[in-house]
Amino acid sequence: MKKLFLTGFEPFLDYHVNPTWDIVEKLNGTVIGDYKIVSKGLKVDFKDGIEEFKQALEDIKPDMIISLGIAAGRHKVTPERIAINIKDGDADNQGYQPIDELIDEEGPDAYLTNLPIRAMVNRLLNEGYPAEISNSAGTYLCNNVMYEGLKYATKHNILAGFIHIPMNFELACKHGKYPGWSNHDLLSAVKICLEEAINAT
Ligand code: PCA
Repeated sequence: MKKLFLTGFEPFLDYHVNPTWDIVEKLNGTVIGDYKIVSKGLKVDFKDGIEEFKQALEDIKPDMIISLGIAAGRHKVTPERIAINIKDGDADNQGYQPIDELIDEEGPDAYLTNLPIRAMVNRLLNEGYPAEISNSAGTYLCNNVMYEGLKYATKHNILAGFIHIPMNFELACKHGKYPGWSNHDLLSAVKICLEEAINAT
């Protein structure tokens, strides 16, 4: 059976929970079509988190890679189109804050996802979930994981990409000014994206 490597992230900054961590735990071992989901929660850490992700790719040898993260303030599920070769932004969970750094000194400026992001968005909309393609995954950990996933995918000729999801209700209640979705709807929307990705192979 083929392996779909699905990653989420731990809590970070003042986001005390991260719904992507629970979603990937829940989906670990699930079979969709010819694919078995192999999940991992990642550290929000530019050094160890990214190293662990790269090591997991070598260990698991996935046939597809989909990574998840929350995007505070977004009210739609947003499959990402592009990962750029830049690390910049807030401090990670170790306090490390890159400024204008390259992810890969020898790497391309950017990678475009080869996931069927238009089909994902269309299917989400058809099923009543607000969704749109995003043209920026930012310059924080999510962009970094997407970039490394696509670097591996390019080398191994597999599909890879990243989906940002909104906060859940728990985070939205704490923060007050950000939109949120129920955990149930977030999980259903992610499953739809995985199905569309698998249908495309
Ligand atoms: N979102 C952050 C990192 C972890 C997460 O869930 C981001 O968008 O980079």
